[in-house]
Amino acid sequence: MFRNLARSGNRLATASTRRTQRLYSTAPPKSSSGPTFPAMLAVASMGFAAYYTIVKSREGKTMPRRKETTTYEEEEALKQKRIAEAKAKKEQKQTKAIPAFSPEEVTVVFVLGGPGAGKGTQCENLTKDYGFVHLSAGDLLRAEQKREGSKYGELINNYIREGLIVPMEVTIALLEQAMNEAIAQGKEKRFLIDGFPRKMDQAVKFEEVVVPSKLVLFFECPEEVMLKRLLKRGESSGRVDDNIESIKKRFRVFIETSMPVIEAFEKDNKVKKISCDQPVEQVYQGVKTIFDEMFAEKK
Ligand code: UP5
Ligand code: MG
Repeated sequence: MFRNLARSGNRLATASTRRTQRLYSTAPPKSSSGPTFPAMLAVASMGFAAYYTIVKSREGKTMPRRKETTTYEEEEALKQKRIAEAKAKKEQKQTKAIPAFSPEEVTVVFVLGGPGAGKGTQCENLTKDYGFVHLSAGDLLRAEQKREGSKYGELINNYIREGLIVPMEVTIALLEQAMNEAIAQGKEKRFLIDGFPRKMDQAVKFEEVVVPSKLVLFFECPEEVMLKRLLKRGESSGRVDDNIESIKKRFRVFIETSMPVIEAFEKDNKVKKISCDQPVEQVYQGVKTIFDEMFAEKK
């Protein structure tokens, strides 16, 4: 048994010696002639040229950031988000509103001015003389408020009493419906839209979905004059907003919300101003001058 052990020990020792010699050979390396100096210089120059080109091409650019590692769920969520964004963009393009009428076919004049400036009064005259259809946004809202079964009745009443602007969807729908009805009855396709738009979003939406306006008549009037007229009218009008509290609120909304609409139209050179602090007939002469100039041929 000892002999066997010794023999196997010798075998192991021999194998170990062989392995050692093979792995850690002390034999001198084969001699090599090595690169020449010009070759080394050429390689160094090429390296420098490549480095210079890369540095120059990255000038002004930020260093690319190492891609952050994301989980499968994160990547999937990102993918879904991109798909949803692309879909929304496509839908937005497809649903871009086309105006119901073309401005060549239908003429719209917006009649704007503070509460009691005389918009309604002047529109009555223009209707007779120039064949325009007069649509007062306030009158349409009041009619809708009184209409039996209207789901907006209470809402409209509250907004008007507070001098606030009724959500535009309601007003624009009423105006468009009234325009369609007038056209169906064979009336002139020329409309005085009185007291509308009184807020920027209304102006943009109406021109986008109904028709772009041709002209904006702006009736300028001092507040104290308008107040006097409205209080006088309030004695018999029955309007829920012809009282001092509501009138003050209407004045404030006009300055804060409606004046910016007029200013925006002014930038488009669409506004004609008329001073209204004169008797009705005198104001009308000013209005007539503008209409004769713009619409005389269709009179
Ligand atoms: N009058 C007129 N001109 C005169 C003159 N030159 N000299 C002396 N007197 C004159 O006139 C008012 C009074 O003044 C009358 O008695 C008239 O005889 C006399 P009128 O022609 O009625 O003035 P108008 O500018 O039309 O005044 P109105 O009260 O109608 O103006 P508002 O703009 O306040 O009212 P509207 O009906 O348009 O709106 C009422 C409310 O509806 C708003 O406050 C708002 O709550 C709501 N609304 C919306 O929410 N969205 C809309 O788009 C429109 C209205
Ligand atoms: Mg009016």
